[in-house]
Amino acid sequence: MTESCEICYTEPADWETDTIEEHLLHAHGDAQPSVRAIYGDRFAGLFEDGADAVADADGPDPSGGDAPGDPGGADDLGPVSMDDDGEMYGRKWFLIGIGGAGNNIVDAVLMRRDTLARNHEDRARIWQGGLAGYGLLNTNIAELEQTYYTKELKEYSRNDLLSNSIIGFGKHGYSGMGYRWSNGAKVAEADFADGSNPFRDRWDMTSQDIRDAQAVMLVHSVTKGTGCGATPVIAEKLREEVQESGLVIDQAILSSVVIPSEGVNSPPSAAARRRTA
Ligand SMILES: Nc1nc2c(ncn2[C@@H]2O[C@H](COP(=O)(O)OP(=O)(O)OP(=O)(O)O)[C@@H](O)[C@H]2O)c(=O)[nH]1
Ligand SMILES: [Mg+2]
Repeated sequence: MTESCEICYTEPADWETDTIEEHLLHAHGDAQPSVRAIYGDRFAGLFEDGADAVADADGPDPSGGDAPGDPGGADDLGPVSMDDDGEMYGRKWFLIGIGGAGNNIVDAVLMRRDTLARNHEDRARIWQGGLAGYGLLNTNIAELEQTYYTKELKEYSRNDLLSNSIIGFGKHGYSGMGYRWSNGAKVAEADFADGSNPFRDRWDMTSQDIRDAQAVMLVHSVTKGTGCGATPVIAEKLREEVQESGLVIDQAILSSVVIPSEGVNSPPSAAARRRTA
């Protein structure tokens, strides 16, 4: 019996062609990196030696006669490159960027992922497997508004950000915590007060997606109020309210910290504050 296609999950009965080789050429000829990633053993035979022979027998060359390895059109990524759920490759990290530094770093990861996918790079597949899900959290709405995540990926308005990404909704002015770590902790705790759970009710990360990941990585700074003060509270709540309890081996939560440069990141001294006041 002929195997089904591991790229588009269709059965031979759904194909216009008879063999898997012909199907790959006809249906996925414009997504050669996907074919190479999934059918590496057949790729050379199809696209480097035998493509013309098979294609000539069956009609026009679906790859458009481009040189081997041509990634195809940027807006037609093929089912593998477009797949955003990581299912085919397993799910590893759930990344949460907290505060300005964390937001920017996770944002850069997402931009890189999308650039690779748009260019049909083989590495896009690895990236998708590495990323089970993601979210950005902050107390500063202006920092969130500048991100690729807000502007392009989610197309969030300010209102959308308030519910999906703000820590301490309704509890402060959304302009950050400065060097007051205790305030960062307090506003994060306020989100979970009286039985509330923003992971369940508000933030754009579902608890199930977080549980499905192999591990959760929190990306944040340790010098200012949000990254330093809110992150431990969020980590604790993740453990208590989101992750499955009673496992023999708990799902790991890792903290990925921006190491501060000496002298640059410490709070301004009292004298400096007086000078600028
Ligand atoms: N590597 C890297 N470091 C950054 C970036 N943005 C800020 N930082 C560093 O992060 C530290 C400041 O912490 P932030 O994350 O900006 O502060 P925050 O957590 O948003 O806290 P508040 O603004 O006080 O609410 C400093 O050490 C910065 O150098 C970034 O995009 N990349
Ligand atoms: Mg900030």
